[in-house]
Amino acid sequence: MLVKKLFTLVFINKEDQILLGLKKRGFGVKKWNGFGGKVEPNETILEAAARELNEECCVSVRPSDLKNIAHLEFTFEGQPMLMDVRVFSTNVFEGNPKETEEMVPKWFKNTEVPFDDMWPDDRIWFPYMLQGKKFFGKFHYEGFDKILNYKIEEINCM
Ligand code: 6OG
Repeated sequence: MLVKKLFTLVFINKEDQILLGLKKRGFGVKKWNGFGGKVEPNETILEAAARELNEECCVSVRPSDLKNIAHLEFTFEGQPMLMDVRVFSTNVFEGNPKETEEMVPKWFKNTEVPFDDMWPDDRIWFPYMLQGKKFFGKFHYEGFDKILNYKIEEINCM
């Protein structure tokens, strides 16, 4: 049986740029990604998304300004966990991104996303996000580098 764990993932947009963070430790170390983590029992998903963003790069957002743009599920061959990741984006934020113990933040042009140094699934679903689509994606990995199978579909409401 798979144990489902809920995670957040937040992307900040500014004009034609997207804010990514290089993970300095833990799961996904040395990969560029959005900002996020586990949802704690005492908070809503939106509160967790805003909290993790602030903890990881010192940028503040109001939870109500976050738009839920995607739902991603990740499973790993031989592992009993399903990562249920809720993806949010916004262009309404306060503060300049700062390096923390967890992440080195950097703005990238939407046309210069560093896919070679990101999770392999990102290459598949970023185009949906960058075109303003909402979507559901499901990815099954062997280890952390190879996608064995996946499904992705655009959805009209989240
Ligand atoms: P912490 O361990 O830092 O939360 N995450 C993924 N993001 C992408 N783009 N691809 C994946 O493919 C991912 N698996 C997990 C969810 C982990 C953070 O990493 C995201 C969380 O934001 C496998 O607390």
